[in-house]
Amino acid sequence: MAIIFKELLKDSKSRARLGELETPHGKVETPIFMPVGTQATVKTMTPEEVKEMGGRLILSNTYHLYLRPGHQLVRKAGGLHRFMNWDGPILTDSGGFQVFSLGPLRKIEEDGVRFRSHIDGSEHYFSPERAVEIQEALGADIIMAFDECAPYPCTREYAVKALERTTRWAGRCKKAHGREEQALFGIIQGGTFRDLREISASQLLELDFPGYGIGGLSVGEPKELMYEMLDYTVPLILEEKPRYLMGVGSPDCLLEGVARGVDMFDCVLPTRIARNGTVFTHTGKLVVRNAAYAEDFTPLDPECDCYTCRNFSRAYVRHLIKANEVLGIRLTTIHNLRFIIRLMENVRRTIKEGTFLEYKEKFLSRFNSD
Ligand code: PRF
Ligand code: ZN
Repeated sequence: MAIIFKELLKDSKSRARLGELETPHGKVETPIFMPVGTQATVKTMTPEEVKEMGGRLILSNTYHLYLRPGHQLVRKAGGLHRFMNWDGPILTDSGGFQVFSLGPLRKIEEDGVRFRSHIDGSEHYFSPERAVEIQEALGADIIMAFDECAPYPCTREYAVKALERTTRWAGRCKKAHGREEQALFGIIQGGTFRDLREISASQLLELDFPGYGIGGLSVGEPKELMYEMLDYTVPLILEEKPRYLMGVGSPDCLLEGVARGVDMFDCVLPTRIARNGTVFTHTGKLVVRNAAYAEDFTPLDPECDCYTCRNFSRAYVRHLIKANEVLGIRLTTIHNLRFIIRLMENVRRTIKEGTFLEYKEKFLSRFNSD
């Protein structure tokens, strides 16, 4: 058995739940946020720093590592864990979402997707079998099926085609998958159509995956619509399976996702906005790059316990970023990741204490999510 998921505690006032996910590289508590390490690095952070701030499970990308440095090279290095010196669990996304995001550079066929590299324009081909083969070479603890994520908005016809293809591809991924110590998750699609979400979930449940990604959300639809889709989709997934909302997200979406029964999340948001000088605070995002903070000698967020907030001021971080000093984006990255990781620590603590909904409401009443 590649992973063992246990539901430890159910919240009595929402669908939130506390769980434990056991992988070949250790146990993690859920709900969990996975920092994104697209190119086998959580940008600007060492693995020790990620661990130090409470990161436990990280996500990496098949598409990027296949193109550079190549999955065979990673395999020769002893797999992704050894290559990047991260000894905790890793999840790799299948490349489905990344190649679909290439727009005119790709062509979707029944067998797979032809695409051009965003690096040098060279031509490549991903199929379900290929995506599994590459992920087996990378050697993550959890790997994802190759899926087709429909854009938003899209027609019902398009969403039907994408979800049906996703089911066929999921079956092919399962057949191709041979490394038993890795868990292969299926991905539910269906756009923003309630009945299509139900069809996708029931078809994938029939294939009996050890866990499920909820894909095709947070692709530009209104947040309320995403929450509605979660209300429909999550209850269809068996309780004993972990549920992973892919590419989410912001503090408010994390809390709303947890309240609807989601166990796992990933998003580039905290690390990406950090690199352009934006940080999370308990009252919302703050553009520390702005002139308003030039002489502000308070921490990024006075309530934060991260290395950055314990040691430096907004004025100093702003100066580093304005001067293009590498330390600037390292400090904002440390802060933003710690902010999200602490949010999830509080989520797990308050589920244990039976006060999750109160915590969520209090957090959201202060946090400006615009
Ligand atoms: N599919 C895959 N990865 C993803 C998504 C998806 O639909 C999303 C959608 N938010 C993010 N990452 N394979
Ligand atoms: Zn901080």
